[in-house]
Amino acid sequence: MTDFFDDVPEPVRFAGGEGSGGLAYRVYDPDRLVAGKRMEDQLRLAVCYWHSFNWGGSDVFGAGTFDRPWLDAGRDPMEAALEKQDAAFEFFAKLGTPFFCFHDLDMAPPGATLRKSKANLDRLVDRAAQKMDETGVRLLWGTANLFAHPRYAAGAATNPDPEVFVHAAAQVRDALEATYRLGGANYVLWGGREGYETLLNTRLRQEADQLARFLELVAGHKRSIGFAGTLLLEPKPQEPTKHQYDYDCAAVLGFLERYGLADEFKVNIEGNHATLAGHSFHHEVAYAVDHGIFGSIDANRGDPQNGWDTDQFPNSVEELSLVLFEILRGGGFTDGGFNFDTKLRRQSMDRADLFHAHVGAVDTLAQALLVAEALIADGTLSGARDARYAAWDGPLGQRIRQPDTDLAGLADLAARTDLEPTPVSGRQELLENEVNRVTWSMT
Ligand code: XLS
Ligand code: NI
Ligand code: NI
Repeated sequence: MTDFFDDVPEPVRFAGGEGSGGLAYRVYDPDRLVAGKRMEDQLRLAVCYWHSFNWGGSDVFGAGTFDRPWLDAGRDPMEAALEKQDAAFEFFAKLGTPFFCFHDLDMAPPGATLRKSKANLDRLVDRAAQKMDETGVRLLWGTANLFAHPRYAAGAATNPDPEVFVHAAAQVRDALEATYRLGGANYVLWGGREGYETLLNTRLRQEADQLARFLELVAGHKRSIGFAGTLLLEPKPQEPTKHQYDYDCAAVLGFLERYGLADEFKVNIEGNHATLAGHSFHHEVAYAVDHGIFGSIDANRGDPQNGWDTDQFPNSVEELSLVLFEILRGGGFTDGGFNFDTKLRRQSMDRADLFHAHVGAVDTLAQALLVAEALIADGTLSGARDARYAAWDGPLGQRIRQPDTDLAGLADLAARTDLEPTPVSGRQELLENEVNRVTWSMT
């Protein structure tokens, strides 16, 4: 193991409520059984390569602020990539979370040609495989960066130039195979540039057809190489483009159904993308679970005072308890997990800040998992929900669903019985109090 993070000499361990300060997990206890599984297996936590190792803290007004020597100008790109990989695996192993995620370009620098890029990626992937063996760290998902290079300014799959589509196909083929080679549990497609800047130059229907064709080709390649992981689309409404086609889970599901792709893809839901779409994180997860497309999570949060993807580390047990409640209600993760798609604030420039940020986020999720388990065991929410819809299991609900029932028949029934339904309380405040009761009992 290298010593880039020598301020944190030992792996971070569970210390419970003992002592204060320092780096330790207060709640995350990997072996603790929660809702029938080890905490580590319920949460399936992953660190992302990009924001943590491939971003130096720059923003649109200023240069990087972090101490990431491999990003310095003038470095030999391959040497820098090796040094970055050493630091990344040192971090994963010291943090003790089981997974990581990467884009092709996080791992390896692009070469002058596609073939050279592939050779670079192959070399770094071989080395990653060794490091995974040594550390026991696994791959939650891989992906291709189809948004940074100027060739993708007008989209990858949705580009008006078919040559760009083909270039993107080559990149995804290689990233998918790298993911397969590393035993990845999923492969993600985030359509960062699959959208438009102005409708004045855009054929909406053609771009949708192109995107569907691309996804069909990816699914076909997945089958042909025998990759058994899950393909995930990551919804986001805008940023970088004015409007992105994968707007939210509902838009993604409609798109998949329209093109006959619903059996091939699930969703990777990001907290900050949900709020950018005008939803809550809870809403997006509940929607995906209820419609059978739930796959994985990019755990982060936005800032309520501004409207962009600030990718902050999650720190709200209240918000995440409801997210985890829905996930557990749906049976928990299969291939998915919680990936920290999160950025430090620009002023968090000590190497150890990366640990503090992740440790806090891990404990937040662990505490939220405990609350979710308690909410399920308590049963008040599911009981109230069942009671609210109970009449649909009765004779009237059954009759409505029978195929030979028609609108006129229901109208006759209503007239015959002078039907006048009695309004029933939704008991929202009562239920909110119940959630608080369980949450507060957990301290
Ligand atoms: C950007 C996305 C990106 C994807 C991976 O907003 O969240 O980080 O997760 O390409
Ligand atoms: Ni993301
Ligand atoms: Ni994001």
